[in-house]
Amino acid sequence: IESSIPAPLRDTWKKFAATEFKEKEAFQKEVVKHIETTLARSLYNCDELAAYSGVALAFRDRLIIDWNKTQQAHTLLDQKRVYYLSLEFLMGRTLDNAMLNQQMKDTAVDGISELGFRMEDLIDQEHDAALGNGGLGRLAACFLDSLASLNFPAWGYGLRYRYGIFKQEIIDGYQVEVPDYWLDFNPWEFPRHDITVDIMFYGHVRKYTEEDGRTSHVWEGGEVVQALAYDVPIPGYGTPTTNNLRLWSSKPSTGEFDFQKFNSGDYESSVRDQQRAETISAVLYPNDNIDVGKELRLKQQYFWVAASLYDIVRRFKKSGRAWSDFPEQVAIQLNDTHPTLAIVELQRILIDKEQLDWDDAWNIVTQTFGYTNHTVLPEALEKWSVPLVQNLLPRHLQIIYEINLYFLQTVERRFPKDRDLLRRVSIIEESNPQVIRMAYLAIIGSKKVNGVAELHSDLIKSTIFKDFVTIFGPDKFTNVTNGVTPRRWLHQANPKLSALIAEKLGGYQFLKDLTLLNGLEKWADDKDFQREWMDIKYSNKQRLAKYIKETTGIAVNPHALFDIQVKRIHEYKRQQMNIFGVISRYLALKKMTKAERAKQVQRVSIFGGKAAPGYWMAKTIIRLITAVSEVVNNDIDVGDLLKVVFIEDYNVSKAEFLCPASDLSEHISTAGTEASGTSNMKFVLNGGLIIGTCDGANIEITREIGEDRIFLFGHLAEDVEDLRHAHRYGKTEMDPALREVCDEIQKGTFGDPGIFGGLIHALTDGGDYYLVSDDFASYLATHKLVDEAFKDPQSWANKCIMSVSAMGFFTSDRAIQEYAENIWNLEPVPM
Ligand code: KOT
Repeated sequence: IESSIPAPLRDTWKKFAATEFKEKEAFQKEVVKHIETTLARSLYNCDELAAYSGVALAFRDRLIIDWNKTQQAHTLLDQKRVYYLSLEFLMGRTLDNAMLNQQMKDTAVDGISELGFRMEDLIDQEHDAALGNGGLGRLAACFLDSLASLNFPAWGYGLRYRYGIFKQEIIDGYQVEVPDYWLDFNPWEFPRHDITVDIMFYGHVRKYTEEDGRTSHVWEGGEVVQALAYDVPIPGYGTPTTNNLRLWSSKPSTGEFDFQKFNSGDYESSVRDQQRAETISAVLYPNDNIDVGKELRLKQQYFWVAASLYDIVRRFKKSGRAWSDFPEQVAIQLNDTHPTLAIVELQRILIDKEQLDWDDAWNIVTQTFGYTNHTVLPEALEKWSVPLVQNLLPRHLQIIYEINLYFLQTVERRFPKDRDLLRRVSIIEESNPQVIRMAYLAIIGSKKVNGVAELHSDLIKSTIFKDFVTIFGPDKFTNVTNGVTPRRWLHQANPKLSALIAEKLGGYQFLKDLTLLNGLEKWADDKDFQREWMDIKYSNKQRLAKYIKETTGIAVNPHALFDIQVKRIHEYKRQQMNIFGVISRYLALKKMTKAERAKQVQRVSIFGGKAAPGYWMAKTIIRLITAVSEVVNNDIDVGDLLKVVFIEDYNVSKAEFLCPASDLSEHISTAGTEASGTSNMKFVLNGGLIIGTCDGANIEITREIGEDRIFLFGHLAEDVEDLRHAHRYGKTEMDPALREVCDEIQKGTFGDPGIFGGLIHALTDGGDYYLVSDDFASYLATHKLVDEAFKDPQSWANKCIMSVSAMGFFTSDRAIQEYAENIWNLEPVPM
């Protein structure tokens, strides 16, 4: 209140309030002003980076105006808000998205060209904001776009990593990791030097008795680090709603604790402490779908969770409401188990700081949180060692024990004498050392638990969380199938296709209601429309071919079938099966006569994706892809019939030009392992067909678009256990085509076979855990069907158009609406 301008002066103030530019000249004036003043450059000294910066700053001003208004309106209305806690936000670039969401891109393109620049070149100057690993982080970014577009009062909370996901270079065929320092010029963030929170680690717990006889706990004597807020505006599409993403950065504390060291003259150790503080938000852990259990990662989690909760509680307390209102005003969504400590932290705040009774506090906590599970892979389920937590967060460990005790007591009462059940569902696993099962804590502390696609949500209920369905009943568990934002993944990535669709549907309303795409159905057989559609696909393929030529030197024919698999490299995603299939195709081509070859469909096999730096097998898969590409691309027998390309440093901005350029994309995980997948949705939305297993969202995509428009193959999730069992007991023989591929690798056709020993071993003595051999015949046969289908361009075009018309379900708007209704009980703010 003290910081606001006195009421009588506000009219003067409002007379000078910032305004948004609306037409070209006003935009140009803003750009030149920013280049000449904010950036201190001139028309004699303006390169593309300066011009990008000028445009970014001009649009940033517009965002800020809407953002301020939105935040004021939300504060005034004081409705329920949702807080999306995610360790990853894979935002990609901002400028293009900001221009499109504000529906000002055409004006800006025109305006900037009169100033001597091409907008594409400027957009290309921007560094990706790559604060995530893959699907989980990108989902968070799509959700932020939908929350703002649907006018929901929502905040994202994350960490402001100094280094995002590493940049991948391919050197001599191997992945090399290069640090991603992305902050030297970032116009999209605003440090809030007035918003800081002190966060404590280590120390001890002191128990004391209050005057009324109750025991209380103080956690004290630890090391203190400061969290500083950086805010990022999140504009909605075609609405002034601009939400806030708050990212915390760690700094040395300026509090009393550290002055002591300065004063006592221990300068060096004080500097070391400062560096240690900054280390917390220094780097994103580059692991997708794997838990490594490092202390610094636990520090990151607590630092971010504690700062966010402090902020959320502070905002709630300003409203002056009773604590019992908390769950009516606040919903907190946990993006996987990474923020699970928030459950413990809120309980701690309520009992230790706010003096609530345990039960009252616990009721509030368990009405506030929702937990989204993103994976069933055992190696990805977070477990923190008890000694580690004891040392870092002693009070939290006590509270976790207490939560577990009360939980086990209620289970015991309901299921007396089932000791094995108690052991199975205990938050504490009795291993050596003991570990905390974070997923169990998340379930017990949340109102709702959801999976991210139907099959996945069914699987968590029948496997990893089965006992909890028995205990809590089935209604606590629900499904929200993932979605992607059509603004970025259709309109921005594929402007020509978006324009063609808009022309047929009479406008761009489909970007706000994606089910309107079904209006395309009636054009699916129209020859002229098919030609326009396929011409756009061709020009997107040409753009990719040009990129491939420029970056790798490989010449690919844009008339060939472009077959793309881009995603994190992981054995469960089975890029190894794809490259084995490519080798098999290569061997088949080599055996053919010239006449036979002339009848084959030309193919370009495109791969891209990062391997976690410590994931040896994934790195070997990359090495095999690059080795095969070396051999195949230089074989004159093969020519344009087969090319193999590895795209370096796959990221969001590369996905934006890859998704529109596929004829076929691959989503071929072992059934039951890929929780959802989201690139499957992006590729189909851009008029590509997919080859895939019955896994994740592929199943629902099939249901929506029809099974004759998708190339499904392979075993089902329900078969997997038996198949693995058969491998373990040596009851299987390797698929003959796969045998041939392995023999060829071992002969040295693709270089020193020693390099690939691990891959072969995984298929043989390793027990073929991902069932490559079991699915291989079906995979190859299905690729033959793809070739046949591609030979009929009209029928192919019809399949693509019909598929796009049926993709309405996979917008992240629908997913967010489901969260709002079924999990958050959240209303949009009328604009
Ligand atoms: C797990 C641990 C650390 C980092 C990331 C994960 C992770 C990522 N777990 N699941 N995912 C992916 O999440 C996507 C969004 O829901 C899914 O589409 C995808 O299938 C998951 O693998």
